[in-house]
Amino acid sequence: MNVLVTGATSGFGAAIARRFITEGHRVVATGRRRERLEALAAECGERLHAVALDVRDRAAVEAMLSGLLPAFAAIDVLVNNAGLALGLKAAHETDMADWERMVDTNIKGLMYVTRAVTPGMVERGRGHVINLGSVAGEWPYPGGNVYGGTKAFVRQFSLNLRADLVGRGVRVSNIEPGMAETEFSLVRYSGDADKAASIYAGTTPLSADDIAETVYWIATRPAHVNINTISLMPECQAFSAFTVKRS
Ligand code: NDP
Ligand code: 8X3
Repeated sequence: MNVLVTGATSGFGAAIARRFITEGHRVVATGRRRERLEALAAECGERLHAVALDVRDRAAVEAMLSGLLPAFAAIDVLVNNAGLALGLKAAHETDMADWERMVDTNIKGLMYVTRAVTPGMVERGRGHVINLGSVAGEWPYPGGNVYGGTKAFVRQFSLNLRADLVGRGVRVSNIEPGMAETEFSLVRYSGDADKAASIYAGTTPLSADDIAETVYWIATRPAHVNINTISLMPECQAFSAFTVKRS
């Protein structure tokens, strides 16, 4: 299979790229950090094609896809993984630039890549779009405001894609992980490593390999099986009660 992974320079994306390479597939690995892409390419060999790409740049997304080498051009599996959360401020205190960046990356970037890849899948009658949603797209929490909103988009967009693509041999799946230790919190807390580490302290969070395993399993079900949505959390994480403010 030819697998396109966005956000393959770190966390889930890097683990997903490695997993498919290990299983003998070809991977187009993308992300903004060129040095990380070069290291991944050196590690994985010629079945991995690394391309620097900012998913917020629609023209760059389209150019990257139309310029792929023939061996990589027919994408069988698209893993829309690139994404981020920025901050945990309350909605009325947040920085509008952070909100815009999350919308531009998690929603618009995912739209651009999906729109560019799916026509080829439909034409070939074969393909699979696997989106990285989040439990934050289903469950609210303080400070989750726009990040959770972007992942709710991913959830509904995935279901609506299914509605459009039904019967065409193109599958769509949405994975909703809970707490997983990657660079996610480092990004959310603007590079504050201590704060990021404190999120995972005293827990056994999900790992990037847990998500790579899930993506690989979803992608290797028989062609007639579509996994619509998977929600997974570490055993140490669960739900909380509604908050009631009393006077
Ligand atoms: P990481 O921060 O470790 O990885 C994020 C990846 O996204 C990086 O490779 C980064 O690459 C890429 N990325 C960010 N912005 C852009 C952009 N504009 N263009 C291209 N690539 C971009 O986090 P995770 O691996 O944890 O996150 C992966 C996905 O999983 C995200 O969508 C996240 O929301 C979701 N998720 C994460 C959870 C967690 O707890 N970790 C739980 C649920 C969902 P680069 O900076 O090089 O561009
Ligand atoms: C990442 C999980 O709970 O930090 O999507 O929002 S959470």
